[in-house]
Amino acid sequence: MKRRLKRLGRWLVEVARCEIKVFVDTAPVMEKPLAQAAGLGWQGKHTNLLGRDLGNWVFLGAIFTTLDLEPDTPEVSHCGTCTACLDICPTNAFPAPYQLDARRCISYLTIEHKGPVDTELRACIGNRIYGCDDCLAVCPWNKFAVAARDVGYQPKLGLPELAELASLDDSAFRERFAGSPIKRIGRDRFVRNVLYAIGNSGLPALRPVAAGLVDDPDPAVADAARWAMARLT
Ligand code: B12
Ligand code: SF4
Ligand code: SF4
Repeated sequence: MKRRLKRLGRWLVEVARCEIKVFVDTAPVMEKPLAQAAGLGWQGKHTNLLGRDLGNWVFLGAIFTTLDLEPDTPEVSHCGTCTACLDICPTNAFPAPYQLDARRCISYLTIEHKGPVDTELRACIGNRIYGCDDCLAVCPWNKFAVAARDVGYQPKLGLPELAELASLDDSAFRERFAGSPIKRIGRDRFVRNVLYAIGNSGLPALRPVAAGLVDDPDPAVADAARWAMARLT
């Protein structure tokens, strides 16, 4: 017992002396190949990391340290001949397995892309208004995943009404999405996405909602409103 405590003491001193940097999607760090090298899983054909116990529902964080640690064994791919994630992608964003053309990915288009989205891709976005999980959701390894217990991961939006979301002004948007990553994209990009979803809804009842935004001061919102109206005639 005494010897174990001594060893623990030495280790704690070592930890206290070592340098540490923590990254969670916050720096240009190749998190996926590093996670594979650390044995946490492998980069699937959809390019994300998945694991035999975790499936695809996992975020990555990295701790860089000068601490002398025993390396883990890297994981190898267990994708085999499966191509489910490549086949399901609504925008054909995979030119080849393990390669993603981010310019076609709905996650990029709805979260990162400024201004109007190419008309060719708008219909493929369907009713997705913030990101896309299709290539992750279809993966057969998800049968081993367990739901997160942390309340922070529980869905908060419920089933949103497109008409109500399209009516948000800047302050209502900020209030509605306070504490959510959605807040980062701002009201204009969010409403632009909602209008693409309205245009793809096939519901003529939503045409007046789009009509109310054709003179929006944001050019991408006004353009999306005109596009949605044309789709719903
Ligand atoms: C840019 C980015 C995006 C872009 C581009 C995605 C991409 N696949 O490249 C966009 C906006 C499209 C995006 C979308 C999404 N993203 Co993102 N994204 C990132 C980010 C910030 C960088 C990824 C990157 O470096 N891309 C560049 C390409 C070239 O790298 P790559 O895919 O890893 O492939 C290359 C390397 O692996 C390299 N390589 C191979 N072996 C080795 C070995 C070594 C040693 C090295 C150095 C390199 C190397 O060769 C490959 C080909 O060039 C990471 C966070 C991070 N810091 O890693 C999150 C990250 C990948 N995203 C994440 C998530 C959750 C998503 C979405 C699911 C979000 C959503 N619901 O909408 C989608 C999924 C889309 C998809 N199929 O990938 C998670 C994935 C978690 C996981 N389990 O892997 C990450 C890791 C964020 C996190 N910290 O959790 N994302
Ligand atoms: S997140 Fe959606 S759009 Fe992006 S690559 Fe996966 S299936 Fe395709
Ligand atoms: S869906 Fe199939 S190919 Fe894609 S990551 Fe999962 S196992 Fe690999």
